[in-house]
Amino acid sequence: MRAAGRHIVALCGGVGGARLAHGLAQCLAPDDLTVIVNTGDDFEHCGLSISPDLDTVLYTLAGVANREQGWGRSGETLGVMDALKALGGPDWFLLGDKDIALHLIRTEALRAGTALSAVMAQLAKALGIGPALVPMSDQPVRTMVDTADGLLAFQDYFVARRCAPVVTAIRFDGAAVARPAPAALAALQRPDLAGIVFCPSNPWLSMDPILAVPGMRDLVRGAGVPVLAVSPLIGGQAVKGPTAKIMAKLGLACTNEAIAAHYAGLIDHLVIDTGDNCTAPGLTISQRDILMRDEPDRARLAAEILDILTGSSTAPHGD
Ligand code: FO1
Repeated sequence: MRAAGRHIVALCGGVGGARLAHGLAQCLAPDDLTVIVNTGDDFEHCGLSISPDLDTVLYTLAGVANREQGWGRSGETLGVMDALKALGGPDWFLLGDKDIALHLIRTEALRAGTALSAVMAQLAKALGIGPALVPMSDQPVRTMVDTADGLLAFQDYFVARRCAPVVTAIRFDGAAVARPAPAALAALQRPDLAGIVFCPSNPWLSMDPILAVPGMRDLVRGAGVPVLAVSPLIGGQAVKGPTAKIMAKLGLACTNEAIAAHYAGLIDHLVIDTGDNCTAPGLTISQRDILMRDEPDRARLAAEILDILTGSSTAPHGD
């Protein structure tokens, strides 16, 4: 194990992952954090290129996220959406006016041949974000959910059908020919890398697409630094989203043991809630208060995780 450096790489999906990434950003200097984000949820809607998890992390780190919803921006208006609806356009996926501005910039840049990483770096800079915010890949990877109602694109399953169809399998179209985004690859190979954090995102829907990008598992395994996952479960229930439902549908018990088994061979530490238990041979289990109710909770949990990873307390600093 090598843990002399300072750089931390966090792998994450949307809301829960974004909250911990925000906590880490409050504890670390901007150059000491890279957040690698799931793009399996990305899709094209009304001609726009939408990257829900990247945008959730972007807005959360920028302090402009809609706290109640988790996704989208605070103080949003729905003028375009209302007009779209009145014209008979699709209204199942809510796009706020400010959010649309971002989608317009990204869509135009991608059409002009700019890499998704470059567009996101530009948007992060525009919103004053210090840490590197990196898509898992610049090539399109699309999460597809096989269900009793047929094969569904992720947003069709997640938003349009509210996760109701019975899931039988999950696959990641395009993953086989995708490559880790150059900045993701570079971050995982940094000589000053001190640790890798798997945020409390859905292991099957948000973390697996990242790990399905060829090379990503080997980069994590070969990094030679401690790898820590934060459980997405508290008291046998998902903190947010359909994790518990997916586990049941896949025939798994909704336990921390199942989370540990899913990440077997990749992680060294699993952080579970103070009231929970986990027996997983070969893993170090730490109990912490993993519920992030507010911003101080995010920074507190991040500091505790950094303490476990690097063995040195890192006090949160101001935004
Ligand atoms: N989630 C919803 O449940 N309903 C929506 O209408 C919706 C719109 C939306 C717009 C932009 C965006 O970036 C995300 C949006 N989400 C919406 C969230 C999102 O699609 C999912 O939470 C993630 O893909 C899962 O991580």
